[in-house]
Amino acid sequence: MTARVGVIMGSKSDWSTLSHTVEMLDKLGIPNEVQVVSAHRTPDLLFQYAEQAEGRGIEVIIAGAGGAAHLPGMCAAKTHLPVLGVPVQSSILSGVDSLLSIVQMPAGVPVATLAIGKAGAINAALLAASILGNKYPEYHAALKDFRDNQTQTVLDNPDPRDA
Ligand code: RP5
Repeated sequence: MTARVGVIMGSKSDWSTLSHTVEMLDKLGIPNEVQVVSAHRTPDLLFQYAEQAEGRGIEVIIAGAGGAAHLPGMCAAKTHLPVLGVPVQSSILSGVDSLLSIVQMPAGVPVATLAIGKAGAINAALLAASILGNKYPEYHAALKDFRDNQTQTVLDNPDPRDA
């Protein structure tokens, strides 16, 4: 099945974060592909990936990176697809560096920036489902199911002392 979401990350070391994105995409039944593409170590590959993604059927790109996290922004500069940026929690500055590197795009080249770390990685998948859900009813339904279950779980467990 053609991948609709491309998940890229700057390093294999980002996988422990971006794996949460892929897990959620899989749970929602959204076909995806995953690849390490580094803005700094493989810049030509990044340009090639961003330029060719749309032609291959990708409709949303999720790009995660840490530190001097230029991957989402440079990717957005080379494609008109929506780019969702996930700041990976860096060891030295706890991901604030990643967040600021991704979020402060100049007007004209947007990156939809998520929270640092696991929450952002999961929400990137949910946001991709929201975007794709406008076109694909099955992803809209999967997202609605997920949200309804989440709500019901909270309502069914109101006592904070329960495990
Ligand atoms: C970034 O540098 C990557 O996104 C990663 O978060 C960070 C560290 O990369 P490694 O040195 O672990 O490969 O490009």
